[in-house]
Amino acid sequence: QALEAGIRRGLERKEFFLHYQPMVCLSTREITGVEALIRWESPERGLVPPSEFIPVAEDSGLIVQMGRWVLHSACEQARAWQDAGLPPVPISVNVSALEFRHLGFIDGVQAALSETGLAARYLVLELTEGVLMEDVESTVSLLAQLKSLGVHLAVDDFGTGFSSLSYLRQFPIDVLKIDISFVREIGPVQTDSAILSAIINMGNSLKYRVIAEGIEIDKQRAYLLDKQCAEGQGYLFSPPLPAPQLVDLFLSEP
Ligand code: G
Ligand code: G
Ligand code: MN
Ligand code: NA
Repeated sequence: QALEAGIRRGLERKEFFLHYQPMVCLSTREITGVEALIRWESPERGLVPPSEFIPVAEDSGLIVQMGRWVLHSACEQARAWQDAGLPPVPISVNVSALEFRHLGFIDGVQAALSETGLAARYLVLELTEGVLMEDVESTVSLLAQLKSLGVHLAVDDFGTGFSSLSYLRQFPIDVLKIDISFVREIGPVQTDSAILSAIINMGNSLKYRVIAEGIEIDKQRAYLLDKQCAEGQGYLFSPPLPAPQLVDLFLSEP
């Protein structure tokens, strides 16, 4: 309640901002996309982690307003980078359950695109497997409407739920993000992960972009590449960064 009031005030006082984490090609390390991640610097509380305020924003419904701001800001930033001549890559935005199922969501996405002039194909909406599976019938309809705008769709944290990839086929998905828990299994003493290989193979055969999350060591990068996972994200390449530092990263590309 105190936190909820703080979030509400924070939104009014513009205390929220975005960090950006690149996705890269696992063989060349070229940047293939950027994920926007919200941050909150409260004058009273300091830097509050999203794991603390996102659940409260969800329970209170403030996530709708927050999500609109994130969408607009991320699209605005992506458009600004393109205008500045950086290689155009898609920007990913996380969408939580309540936001996705909110009546104004599709219009909000359309508004963010038209207000910022970002071409729809450069926007990726990340939805977790759990959110997609919650109400399959309405999910199918919502995703169809989003696809008709021209945006791309990603399944976030894939592998943590109980849905098989074949089940996901009824959704018009473009990107599969493999949950960090699978990448963590690739440790110093490695046991071959059959599930990980199966996810990558099925994702590839369904023509999704397959992206492994949370890559921290080169051994994980090499292992995933060997298993035909083309893209990844994680501290090995870059942590989430403020926009100017992400530009430096773009400019330092080989
Ligand atoms: O960096 P990381 O701590 O940013 O993010 C923690 C969690 O918060 C992740 O599960 C991430 O998906 C979620 N998250 C980060 N930014 C956003 C956002 O803008 N909207 C939503 N709904 N979730 C976000
Ligand atoms: O849930 P989602 O995948 O949207 O959130 C991404 C989360 O993963 C963010 O909190 C981000 O800061 C975090 N993250 C990004 N790269 C790494 C990594 O290499 N290791 C770990 N542990 N977390 C990471
Ligand atoms: Mn995500
Ligand atoms: Na994820």
